[in-house]
Amino acid sequence: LETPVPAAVDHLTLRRGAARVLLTNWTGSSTVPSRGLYPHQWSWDSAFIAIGLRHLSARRAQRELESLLGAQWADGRVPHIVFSPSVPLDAYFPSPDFWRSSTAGAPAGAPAGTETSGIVQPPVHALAAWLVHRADPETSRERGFLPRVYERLVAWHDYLTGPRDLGGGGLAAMVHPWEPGMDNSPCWDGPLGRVEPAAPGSYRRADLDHGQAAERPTDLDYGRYVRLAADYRDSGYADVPGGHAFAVEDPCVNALLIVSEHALARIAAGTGADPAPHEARAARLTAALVERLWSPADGMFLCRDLVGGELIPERSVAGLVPLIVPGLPRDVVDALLGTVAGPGFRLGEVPMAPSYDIDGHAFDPSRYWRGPAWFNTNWLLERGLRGYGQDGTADALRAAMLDAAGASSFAEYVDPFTAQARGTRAFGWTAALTLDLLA
Ligand code: 9YW
Repeated sequence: LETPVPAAVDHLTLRRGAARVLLTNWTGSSTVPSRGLYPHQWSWDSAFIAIGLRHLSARRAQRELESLLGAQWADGRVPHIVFSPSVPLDAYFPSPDFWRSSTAGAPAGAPAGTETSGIVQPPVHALAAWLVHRADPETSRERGFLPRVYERLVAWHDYLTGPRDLGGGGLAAMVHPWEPGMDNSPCWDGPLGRVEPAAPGSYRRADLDHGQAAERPTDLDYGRYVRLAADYRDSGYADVPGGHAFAVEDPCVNALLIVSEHALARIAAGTGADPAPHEARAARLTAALVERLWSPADGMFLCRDLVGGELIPERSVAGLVPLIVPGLPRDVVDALLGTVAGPGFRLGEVPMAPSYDIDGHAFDPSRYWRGPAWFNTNWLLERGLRGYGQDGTADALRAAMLDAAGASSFAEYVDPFTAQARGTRAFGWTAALTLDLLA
């Protein structure tokens, strides 16, 4: 039987608790998502973490982003993990000896002195850089923060809109379920069904040392993740249209790219560069997002399977995140608002939006991206709701997130009905986004 949710924590205690998590997870140059489960630097985690860290130390938030961008490959990709050399190899799988970035990555220009993975994560970084700059423009100017990161962020977006436009329709494609940041989402069940899993004895799941198996992806999923990553590595991390067993266009990834491209326009203006090309690219991406991923029948965006060529008929929170994109057609916004509050996601009735349709056939309130509510996606929805004038709904969501964060000890994710803690605790972006909501 579930114990009732502990009483909400007052805001001062909450702020102190969140700050303590970020201080504990700080390594000296960046912040780990979790000391046990994820003991290295993760790409989109660092962006969300910087957004919260800016309220504690603008300088530290700048360094968070600079250290990630320092591991960028010559082709512009920002790796999803930057490995810490001081952490034992068996603490996380796949470890540097699997990715072999400093050797196998040479064709795509991986850095020689740092070990990284070879896949990417959603591009929240330019948005984070702009928000970090705005928190303390003086320190930013003193350290030359915007000029330091601008060219790297441009190269990152050029990579996503260039080599990663595998579908040729103007959107960025993801080639591994770890890339969109929601690895066991039911959206990938169909596309992953074509992938032969790696042999179970050929690797060891370090994640199960830290988490309950029922709250984590299954072994079958993991076998497929390993196979896809090994094949990509063995190809020299080459991005080839038609050359991937798994290739999808994801609405959350592309919405974040659009919002970050708008931020890049502001960063450009702040460094004396021309913002116009960035605004133009954001407009092209927005048109492509609506054209390729909007499903009027579902009242939300869906993922596109580039191997099968069809929209994937699974309703995940990724399809609601485009609410953060400014300037969407009015009918799209109205439909999205209806879906957020409708039977599948029930915002207003449940505390936070679940990661997957509550009425969907694959819904599971405990297992990772198949139902639990996450703080980063809800932070994005909160922002999107405000952007479209839904302040009442946004205020209620903010209050529910703060209660859930405090009561769950900054859990990685929570049960969507009861807000009971799930996954690991003292999780980086949960603490950081709490600080941001409190600011
Ligand atoms: C993995 C670190 C990452 C997050 C992802 C989440 C999980 C699995 O953990 O990824 O091993 O990379 O799905 O969104 O960035 O917190």
